[in-house]
Amino acid sequence: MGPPGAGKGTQAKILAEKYNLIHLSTGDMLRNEIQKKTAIGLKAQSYMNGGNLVPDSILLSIMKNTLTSLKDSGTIVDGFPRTIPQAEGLSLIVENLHSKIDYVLNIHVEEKILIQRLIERAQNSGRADDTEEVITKRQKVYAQLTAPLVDFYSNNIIQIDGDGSIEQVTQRILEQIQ
Ligand code: B4P
Repeated sequence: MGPPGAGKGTQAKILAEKYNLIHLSTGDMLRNEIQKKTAIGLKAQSYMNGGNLVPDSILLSIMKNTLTSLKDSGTIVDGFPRTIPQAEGLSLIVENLHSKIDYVLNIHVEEKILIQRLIERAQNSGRADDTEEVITKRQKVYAQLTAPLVDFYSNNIIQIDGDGSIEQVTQRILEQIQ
């Protein structure tokens, strides 16, 4: 977990390679649906382009199907859950699969650094949600809907300082999970 631009996708990809895990990014999954112009993609597009979260019912349905099909494969989930109902839904999915969540990582970075990173990413990402106005809106949505998850997972959350180079942040994560 972490606010937009904290490096969830960047670090999840590195960890997935290192530990041979399946990397599930809900942002990538949704962008893929948009690209293929599926019914989910068409619904998701306007929420994402406006900097809003896609409705919980859509995400819970996608993640239930995906995690069930993966069964026991080791998975790193990036960008989900992002709301309390998603976290509650994930607990149920995991329980029904007789599986468990080993680690919850929260990458935190100061807002002005996040905005700077995303403005830089905007130069070549081609993402419709990487404009200055939408970037600011996404930070607000994060504070309102996703930040409360830190309390939801207070028993087993690992806090990671995400300010520093990509390699430094990876190192901090590895020190906590090895
Ligand atoms: P995501 O695709 O998850 O995107 P993100 O939050 O913008 O980025 P992330 O934190 O992964 O940052 P990244 O590593 O790319 O979500 C996009 C949208 O999809 C959401 O706004 C929402 O609408 C929708 N969505 C997704 N999941 C959802 C859910 N569960 N429920 C509802 N809606 C959902 O890093 C950002 C940039 O910083 C990159 O350019 C990277 O190279 C750079 N960077 C990373 N680490 C760095 C470091 N240490 N130093 C310098 N630069 C760094």
